[in-house]
Amino acid sequence: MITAQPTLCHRVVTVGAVTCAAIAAGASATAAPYIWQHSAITYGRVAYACTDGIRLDAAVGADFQRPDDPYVNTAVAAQPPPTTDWDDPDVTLVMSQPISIGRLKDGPVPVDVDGEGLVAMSHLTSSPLTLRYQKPLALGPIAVNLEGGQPGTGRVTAEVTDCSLFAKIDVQPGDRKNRVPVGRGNVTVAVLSTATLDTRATDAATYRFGPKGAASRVKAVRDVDHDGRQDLVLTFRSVDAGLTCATRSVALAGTTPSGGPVEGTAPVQPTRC
Ligand SMILES: [Ca+2]
Ligand SMILES: [Ca+2]
Repeated sequence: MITAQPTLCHRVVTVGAVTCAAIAAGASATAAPYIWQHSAITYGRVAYACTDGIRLDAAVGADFQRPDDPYVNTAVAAQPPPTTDWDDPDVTLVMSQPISIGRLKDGPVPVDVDGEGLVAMSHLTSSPLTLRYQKPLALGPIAVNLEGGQPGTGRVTAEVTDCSLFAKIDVQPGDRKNRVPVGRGNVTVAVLSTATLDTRATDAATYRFGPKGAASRVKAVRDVDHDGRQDLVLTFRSVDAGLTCATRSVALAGTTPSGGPVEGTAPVQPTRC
């Protein structure tokens, strides 16, 4: 059995059982989202479409005798999904990114492709590809293709849910250098609201911060970036967060009302070292 271990969702590649709530919420909205889709050469399956990008499992059919090792191409995403060929001038590509899918050293393996049964794959991602957001997305369907959006190639669709599309956080609001105390003191982190996510609606208790995953001690609401949207402001103890003099970036992770992940990272400058 081949398994994939996405950062925040756990599921098995061989059967299309997705246990990420963000995907489950969108799955009923479209006819066939989140499936492996045959495109003559490649197959793809969206793990989820939130946080900092779209997580995608990808594979190449073994009957495609491409000598490349690994399979190198370009993944693209379009929103809204094209109704005709990808070279339609009305198609809006919202992402375009080089991809590389490693060749399986021990030869092809069978993978259960929805609608196709077991298909032998010569190349398979060991963990999901991340197509990073290059512009804000609308809530709704998005189409992803692994072959540069060439006309006639297959695509897989996904639903963009109420995730923070860029997962913006502001560590120590008001301090552009993000100076954080080490050994004592508190760190304040604002989870910035966006056009698609009111962070006030997220549960402060779900957030974990820093290497040690600290829970917040104080929750407040204010507009820290002065964009007219109220932001969720959380305070953590530096010691609880596990910040050290070697810490150069921090991460904050929480959960949206529909169960989707919110992740943010930011560089920091340790002080009192
Ligand atoms: Ca700051
Ligand atoms: Ca704001």
